[in-house]
Amino acid sequence: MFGGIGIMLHFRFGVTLLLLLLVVRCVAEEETQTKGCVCGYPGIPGDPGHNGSPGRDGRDGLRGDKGDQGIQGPLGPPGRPGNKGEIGVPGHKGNIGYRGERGSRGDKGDRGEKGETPVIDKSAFSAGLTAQTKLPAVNAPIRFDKIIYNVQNHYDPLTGRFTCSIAGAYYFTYHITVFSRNVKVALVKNGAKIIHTMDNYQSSEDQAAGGAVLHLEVGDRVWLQVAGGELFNGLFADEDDDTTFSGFLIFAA
Ligand SMILES: [Ca+2]
Ligand SMILES: [Ca+2]
Repeated sequence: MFGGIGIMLHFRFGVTLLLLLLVVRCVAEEETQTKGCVCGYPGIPGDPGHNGSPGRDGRDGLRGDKGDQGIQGPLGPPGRPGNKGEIGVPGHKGNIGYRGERGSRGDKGDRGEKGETPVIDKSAFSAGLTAQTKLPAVNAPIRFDKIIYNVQNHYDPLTGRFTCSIAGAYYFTYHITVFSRNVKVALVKNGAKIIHTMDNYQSSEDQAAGGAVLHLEVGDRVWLQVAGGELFNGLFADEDDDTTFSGFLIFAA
């Protein structure tokens, strides 16, 4: 900018100097013509003067229009990771997974200690009539004196009565050979007749039977007796016929 101003000033100075030379020449020609002198040739123009001092800076121009928005620069490098956040709320419990495959068989465990011998409640008997006790007396316990089984000795062959030693459910049954008279018997518990069985004698040996489940408490007594009078005691026994009375504990309770 200063260079441009310098050139312009230099140019203007040169023009001014040339004009001054022309004026001087014209004045000289007029004096020559007026004085009537013989005029010579004009002298050679002198050397150009020195450059003048640079002018002062011009005033600032008006503010230019705002330029267009530049092209978006490239994406900068990623910033540093932030601080670790707080622990979140526990999530919901998930669904039960699929059943896994069966595992391999484990090692055999150590032998356990010997357990206590289980206590099994036992009570059973079976007895029959003999030639001495057939055709028993009425309204009294029939005395079955032929012992078939009576290990616990809960049945008394002398009285014909079973006495309960273990509370529980018992089954009593009797199988009668009927001969020479009718039969009517009752299964009795503590004097109360529970069931009755009757059979009419006709001409040959006959059979009668009965049975029931009874609950007994310790001390209860059970027996069989003739219940229909002297004409109903045809309970028979000999070498090849038996009349038996049996009972046993089903379970203690
Ligand atoms: Ca009959
Ligand atoms: Ca016989």
